[in-house]
Amino acid sequence: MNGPLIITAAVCGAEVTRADNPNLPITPPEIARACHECFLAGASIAHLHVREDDGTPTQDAAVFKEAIALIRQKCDMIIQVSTGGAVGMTPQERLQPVYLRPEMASLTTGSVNFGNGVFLNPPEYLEQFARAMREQGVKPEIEVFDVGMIDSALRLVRKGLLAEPLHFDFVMGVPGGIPGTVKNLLHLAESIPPGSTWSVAGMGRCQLPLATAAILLGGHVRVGFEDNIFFEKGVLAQSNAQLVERVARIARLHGREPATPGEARRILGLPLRGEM
Ligand code: KMH
Ligand code: ZN
Repeated sequence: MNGPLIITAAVCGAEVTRADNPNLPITPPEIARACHECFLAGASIAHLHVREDDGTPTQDAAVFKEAIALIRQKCDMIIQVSTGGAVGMTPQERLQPVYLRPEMASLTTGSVNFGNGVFLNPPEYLEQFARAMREQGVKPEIEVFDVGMIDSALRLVRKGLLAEPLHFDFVMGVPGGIPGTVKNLLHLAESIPPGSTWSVAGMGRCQLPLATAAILLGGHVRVGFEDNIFFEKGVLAQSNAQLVERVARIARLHGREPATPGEARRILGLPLRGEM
């Protein structure tokens, strides 16, 4: 028995388009509605990217602010802003939403080939991002696209830029990153410091088997259109909530209830807020 399962909803990301899945939320009201549906299905964290109305990815704090306010009107999910943004954005651009002081932000601790580009995260970015999060009181979710990124995160701990207990998200199956196998997931989970928490975000067809493995191994799970637009082979997901609901169902089958946002805050060591 591994306790409540934190489900993170990554509802739009920066790369997926309406041509890929017509059910993709794009505007702040659409994103907020999708996050709320995921909350009702069992998600307790919203991993948030935002877009311009035409679908272009943006890190504009005003757009994040609008989406966050709309989510807050509906539920008390933990808001985790992306600092990854989209390939090619400057570090200054990517950091903007951290200054809104959300409870969490993503922090990728290394560079990785990403599609036809490079998701660039040299050491100077890591230090700048970790320092900004520490100063703003924002808990990082360390995004690990390959195993060496764990070591880079531990270097930030030794420099006093990251505070334990750490929370990791293993992003698996990105072309250029670590392949999404259960064997690799075990290796990652065994490579982080004792007392850390972790989730897995499996890309595409890796999403379901890795989510199931994480449920059994005592980890947590991220699902959503950012990582996977299909419900099953050849069948597009109707909504992000449909993906969350399936993970919640599998978790319950194995004796794990989806964590409420309050339970997720306790598991992650975040200050508690009034539960809605
Ligand atoms: N869109 C990717 C290039 C994050 O949110 O921190 C990076 C990404 C990671 O999505
Ligand atoms: Zn992201």
